Amino acid sequence: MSRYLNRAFFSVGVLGIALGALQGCKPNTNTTAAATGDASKSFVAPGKYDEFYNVVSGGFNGQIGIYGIPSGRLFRIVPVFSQSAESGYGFSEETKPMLNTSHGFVPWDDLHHIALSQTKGEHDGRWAFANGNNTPRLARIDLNTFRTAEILEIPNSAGNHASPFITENSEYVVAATRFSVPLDDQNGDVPINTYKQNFKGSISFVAVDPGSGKMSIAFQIRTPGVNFDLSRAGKGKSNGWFFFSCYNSEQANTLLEVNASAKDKDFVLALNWKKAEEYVKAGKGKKQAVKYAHNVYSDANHSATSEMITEVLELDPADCPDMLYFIPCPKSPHGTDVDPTGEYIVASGKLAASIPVFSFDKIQKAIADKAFDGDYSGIPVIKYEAALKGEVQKPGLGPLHTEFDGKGNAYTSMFVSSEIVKWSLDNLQVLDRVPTYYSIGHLSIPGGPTAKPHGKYMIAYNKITKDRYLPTGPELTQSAQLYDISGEKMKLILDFPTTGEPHYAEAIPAALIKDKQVKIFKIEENAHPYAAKGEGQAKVERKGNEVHVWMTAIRSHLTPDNIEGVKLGDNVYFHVTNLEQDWDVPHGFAIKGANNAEILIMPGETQTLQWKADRVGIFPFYCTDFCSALHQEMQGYLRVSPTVSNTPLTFSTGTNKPAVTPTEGADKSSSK
Ligand code: RUQ
Ligand code: CUA
Repeated sequence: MSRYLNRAFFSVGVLGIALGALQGCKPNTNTTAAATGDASKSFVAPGKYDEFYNVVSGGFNGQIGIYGIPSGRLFRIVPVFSQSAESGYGFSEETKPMLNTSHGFVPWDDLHHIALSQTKGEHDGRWAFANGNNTPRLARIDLNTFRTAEILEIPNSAGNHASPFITENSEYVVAATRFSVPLDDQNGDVPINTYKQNFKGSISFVAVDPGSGKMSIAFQIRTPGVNFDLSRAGKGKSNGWFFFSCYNSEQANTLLEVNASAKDKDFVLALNWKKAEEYVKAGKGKKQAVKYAHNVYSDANHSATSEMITEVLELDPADCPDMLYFIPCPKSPHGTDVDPTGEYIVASGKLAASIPVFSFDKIQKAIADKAFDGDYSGIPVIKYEAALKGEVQKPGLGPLHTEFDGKGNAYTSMFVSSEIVKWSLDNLQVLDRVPTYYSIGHLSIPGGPTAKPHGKYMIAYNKITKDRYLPTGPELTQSAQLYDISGEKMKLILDFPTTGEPHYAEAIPAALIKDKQVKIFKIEENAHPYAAKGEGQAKVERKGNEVHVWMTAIRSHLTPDNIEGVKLGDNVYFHVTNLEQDWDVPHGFAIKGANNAEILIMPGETQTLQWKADRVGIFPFYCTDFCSALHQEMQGYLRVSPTVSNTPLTFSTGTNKPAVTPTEGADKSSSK
């Protein structure tokens, strides 16, 4: 284990924690019993369903993985901030606009956190929200289709890490910047060491339309130039507030490893968003010129549109008293989590030796009593003791994130000491600890961040895999672990591999989602401009050097399946409509030499693959999804002739046209 402790991403020296304490918390890995578990509790018999869906971020793969709990089985990868050569997402003409940003097409991002929509503090099974860290974006995934429905870029932000976090009725998801930077409308050409004067933080309140889920930035709040790490909305009694962990209150611009760990305490920012709403209503907001993309996918025309927005409303705390308060918090807090009652705010100082637990009631009283310790950049700093319920002493090393079971217990992940620690919210005593294999990041309890956790299972998403699986070259699979938390002691019951590098995840009862799945898109409602809603509508048309193919797919042929008259250099658009109206009968489409991907078309849907005729010859195309016994027959040919040829544009299925060779070619109009 010690080798792994040394490999931890912050060195022990920087931690400033005595080595004795470090070893004291070392999990006992000597016994086999600790490293294996009772897998029968995770057994889901063949043909049976899992009890929960686990919606798991993919980290640097920009995707979301959907797993079953307790089996750990992987059901689906949902591409979000990534292209998928499997489905064609981000490659097809219809989905490319989803990845548009003010920086142009950005087909990659780093997806860390999941927020499932809530009603009255409980999961409602409608949408999942996810953040793109690198080129700041928020995505909404429709849980009826498990597809990305919307992506909103976030202006005035860099490193969209404290995002997305959701209010108890899904009024807002927030997105706060990790890197403070000069604001988008400022001259950013400034020396980096003028950080303190020129760099600002920003918190975006993204409103969610209660009916459609559509996102829009309602307002942003300018903050001092700190790094926001994570957040949670208040709930119950603390509904109306948000809590953000902040580090780098030192405002260092170099070697943050050392320079942002100088102070003993950083902050939790308490933000009264109901107050912010009042200020917006009272006209305190100022309009700022910015540029950000808003991309929406429509299931009506099966296409995405990307719109550039040029304005955002900003609130300056200087004009808005009683909206923001800083609470001192030991050393570089990472997660800040709110318990199911909304009374306790748990901040995990990843370099701290204890876990502070703040009390919402005490925070309110401290504000009323003005129990302040001066201010930080004009924002009142509440006295630590005045806000504190107490500290969990010696919990372990490197606390990162906390989840709750709804029975008065909290579970905190410890990266450095590689364990999960269960403690009591009531008396803050440690109740149990269990090793993780190895170096856990996030953890998830079904319903854990809501007002009503289900508290039966807990999943650990580990950062280091080491010896848990058969090795696969230089990179090992990722290691998740499932624990039974129904009893007093936490029990490891399953290891399961995951893809990407999971950060946060949420788990939701399958019953909330499974019966509302979209099974097909109705062909008669298909509003795609290039849809062919029956084989009779299949056709091929030339527009300059573009050739458009209205193609249909149904078991087991493509119409048309013979196309001639395409010329070298032409851009061919295959608009393929899947005519099936049965659940789970997608057809695929691929053509030799395609530079992008194949596409997968759901029943009733139209998707378009663009293809360039780069040489003269015959190009086979075919269906890539094994759809019937005659799937292998679902194929066709496209003929490319030289630019100067006069091979007429023709198309057919099931009828042989008279052969036309280049020498006898005549410019006849197309026909079926
Ligand atoms: S943060 S551990 Cu984005 Cu904890 Cu991943
Ligand atoms: Cu359609 Cu295979």
